[in-house]
Amino acid sequence: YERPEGISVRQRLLVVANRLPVSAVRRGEDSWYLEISAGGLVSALLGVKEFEARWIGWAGVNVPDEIGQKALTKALAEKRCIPVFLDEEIVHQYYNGYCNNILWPLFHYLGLPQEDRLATTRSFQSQFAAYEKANQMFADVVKKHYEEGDVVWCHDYHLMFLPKCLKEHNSNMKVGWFLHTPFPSSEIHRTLPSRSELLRAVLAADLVGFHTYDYARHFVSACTRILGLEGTPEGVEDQGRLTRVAAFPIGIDSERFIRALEVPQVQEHIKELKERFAGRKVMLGVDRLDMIKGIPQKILAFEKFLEENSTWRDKVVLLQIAVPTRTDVPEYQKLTSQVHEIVGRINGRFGTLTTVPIHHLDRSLDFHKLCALYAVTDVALVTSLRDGMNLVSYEFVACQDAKKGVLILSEFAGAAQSLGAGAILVNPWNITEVAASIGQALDMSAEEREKRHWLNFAHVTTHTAQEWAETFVSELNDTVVEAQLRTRQ
Ligand code: ADQ
Repeated sequence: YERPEGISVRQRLLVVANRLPVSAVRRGEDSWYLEISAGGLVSALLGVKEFEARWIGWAGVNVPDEIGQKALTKALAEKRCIPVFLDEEIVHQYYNGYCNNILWPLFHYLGLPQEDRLATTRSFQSQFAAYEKANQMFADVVKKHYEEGDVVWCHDYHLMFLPKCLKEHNSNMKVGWFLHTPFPSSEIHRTLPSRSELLRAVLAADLVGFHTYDYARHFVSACTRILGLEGTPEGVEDQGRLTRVAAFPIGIDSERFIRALEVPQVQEHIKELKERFAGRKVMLGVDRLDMIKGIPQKILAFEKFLEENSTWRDKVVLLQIAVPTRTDVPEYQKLTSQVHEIVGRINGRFGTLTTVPIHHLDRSLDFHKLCALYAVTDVALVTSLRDGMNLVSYEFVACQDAKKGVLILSEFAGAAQSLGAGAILVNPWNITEVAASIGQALDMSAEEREKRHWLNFAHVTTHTAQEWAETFVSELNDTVVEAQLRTRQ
């Protein structure tokens, strides 16, 4: 991979995302413990090394007192992080409410639960007001730390208002916005009461990026159909001003995973896992415990496979690692109980005194253990109902140099567009099809596995997180220069 021309290697970059890449835990009045948090955005941006980057975001904790705020600001500064302090009410209305209860399900084509529908409709206005207010609070911190020439890169559905807040303050700021989730069909976006305000706010950016061409197309259609603007091959035009819209598929820091496999501690974990599961094929799921990941559907498909293939029952094990997120949202609590109940039922049905078919862990794994698990896996199951990209599928492929295992991948994950040639693509809603694909994966010949693996490995190792970030920033720089030239003409 060659760095695009014109990019200054140490360009200052302000990365603004709802969450900082660390979570803060209070240890005393003025002492804090910082912990790296799990999640796709964090994993991808940790791979970005070529910029003088600073992170601006919320540390995931309410800090009402000045002493605590000062101490946390100082601790975070060592990690090049700058906090935005949000109080409990704002977090409730903006984060749990508007972001997680409205935008997240909508962008993933999941309707609201029936009992929440009316309540959400009623509280919509106050949640939207809190969303605008929170975005303004992020903008205030950006303004304080901005230096001329900085690139400001806003991330995700939490901060759709941020480009507007920043550009209203300083129209010369270089502002990019990238969405990590899918952007839904314009017919879905149309149902959102604040559909136009959100689109207009995003269009204030110079460059708007998505994981796939489809999401970019949906966004442009929403702007043309809802706002009546003109869509061009370059983006969206409004009274002579162009907002560039394009696809920038994210990747991972593949070298980090490949190198980790050489670490003695990882090799030790690999040895232990191989002994532990000797004589059985290992299937793996690694997800945040979220509705979009299709975890119940995956487990039901595995049950169907066991039901129909009795000879496999004591020869295969499914390891499902599900890190809990958004644990104070009732819908997520319900999902956790649902998954536990299904796993318990299936283990009761197919387990023996010495073995169970499903090992389900509700926790995050450290990086070395995760790499070891990826390396010993025969079949990875990624069955998201919708997923912007899905980096777990990339991480699995990066760790499979020795084993050349099979990836079963949902056609509704953005990754299906990049890893589709090597993976077995499935519709996660069709558990009969997923069960059949499990059989196909377990029986696949070594030649076919190898062929499929190389197709994916070549992609994962060439389309990295670093390339993703550098391409986005370089395109943002170019877009701004072109816009300046156009206005001079
Ligand atoms: P996520 O929904 O978080 O990201 P994903 O892309 O799969 O989904 O990334 C998850 C990350 O968290 C991976 O790096 C994975 O290793 C880590 N992780 C998950 N479960 C874990 C566990 N139990 N223990 C340890 N680590 C765990 C969002 C979008 C995705 C998009 C990314 C990046 O929803 O579609 O790919 O952002 O844009």
